Amino acid sequence: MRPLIFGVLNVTPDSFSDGGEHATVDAAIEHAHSLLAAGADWIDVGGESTAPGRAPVGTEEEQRRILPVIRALADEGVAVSVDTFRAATAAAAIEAGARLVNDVYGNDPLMDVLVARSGARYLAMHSLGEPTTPAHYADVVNDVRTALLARVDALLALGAREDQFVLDPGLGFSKAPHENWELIARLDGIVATGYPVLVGASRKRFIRGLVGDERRDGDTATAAISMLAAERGAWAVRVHDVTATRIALDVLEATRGERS
Ligand code: PMM
Repeated sequence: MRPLIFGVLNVTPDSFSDGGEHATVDAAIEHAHSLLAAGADWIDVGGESTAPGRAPVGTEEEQRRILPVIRALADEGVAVSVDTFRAATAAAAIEAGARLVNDVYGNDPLMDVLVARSGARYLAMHSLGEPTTPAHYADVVNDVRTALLARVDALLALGAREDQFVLDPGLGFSKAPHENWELIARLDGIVATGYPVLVGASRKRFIRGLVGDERRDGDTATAAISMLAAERGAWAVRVHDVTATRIALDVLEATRGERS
């Protein structure tokens, strides 16, 4: 099965134009359309960067940035996920039409209630706080799998359903470069949980450590990772450069005789 492609849409003022609120919303929607045209199946909309050193934005500002974009795309029938760790924003985004909550921190207790009560699809990503929080793993794949299943169990105990969950190993979040590569190499260990698995490697620092800072080189490396993730049974990949990943997945399908 070909993995789905989640195109990243970060609605932050520095990502698009600085020509005011409307210009930013319009530019974000236009960028979403280009991601869809390139082959994205979902658009993952976020309003706050989790990159180390970025200033946090408040709930109000986060919602002001993303809700009009989510509403417009959902109204067009686009499958939209919301990249937020705040339950209030997740609830508003679901109301606006988002079909999946992409929660990178899993540390808002109200999120647990929302997931259990709303029945919305929920992506649980492995993280230990900020991306740079130090960590020690006995076996990174086993430890990540155990932590993700513990998170799922806690939510199931609150009344969530198994079919709500997507799991994500959280590449780049409290992991040394070799641990990120090992998680990719042994992704089947996470896929074996039976839950759909999404991989987000795109534009992470461990890739720059391999290929340098040139964006095109990083995106090429990401496309290669998308192919490896596909071979190991990933349900989806989250990428900025949709075209490169789509081509890599086309190549894989061709080798499987599913495309010529
Ligand atoms: N990485 C970032 C943000 N959101 N969501 C998921 N599910 N998985 C990830 O690896 C992930 C994420 C890092 O920030 P970016 O928006 O600049 O890629």
